[in-house]
Amino acid sequence: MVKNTNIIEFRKNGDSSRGYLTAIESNKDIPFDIKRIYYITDVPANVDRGFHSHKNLQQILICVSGSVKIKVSTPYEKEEIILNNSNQGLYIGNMVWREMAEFSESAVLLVLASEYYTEDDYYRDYDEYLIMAKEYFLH
Ligand code: T46
Repeated sequence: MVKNTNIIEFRKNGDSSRGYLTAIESNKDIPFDIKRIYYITDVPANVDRGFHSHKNLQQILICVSGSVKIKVSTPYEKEEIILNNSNQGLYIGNMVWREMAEFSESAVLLVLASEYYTEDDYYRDYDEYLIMAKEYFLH
């Protein structure tokens, strides 16, 4: 996978007669303390989101309902991942560029974040990102 990304499988408790429960614990199931949770809903067809990277933030993306395509890249690698399983999380570490596309109707993308929200942590300009990320991922 692209450097600083990973797929994490979460344990699904239950069975089809009662339904399922998935639990996620900080520093056990995921490699950081959760400081923030947000979720993305009601994305119209053909709308793409993201188009940025983070200086320090680590996140886990979980599509708890429906499906979404996540495009992750560095200056040296790229990959597209379909999230359509609520027991699977996509870990995205710092300095990875991300775009989200092809949200299915009623898709819900849940995100667990390692830091509080601050706009200062974003690279939203791709050219600025490339300069910093080329150096960061060289080693
Ligand atoms: C990411 C992908 C997966 C807040 O006020 N608090 C927050 O915690 C966040 C994440 C955003 N906002 C505000 C900032 C903007 O005014 O919500 C608005 C939409 O944010 P943005 O355009 O950055 O949303 P996405 O879907 O493009 O990206 C988000 C996260 O920002 C980003 O970190 O990795 O989801």
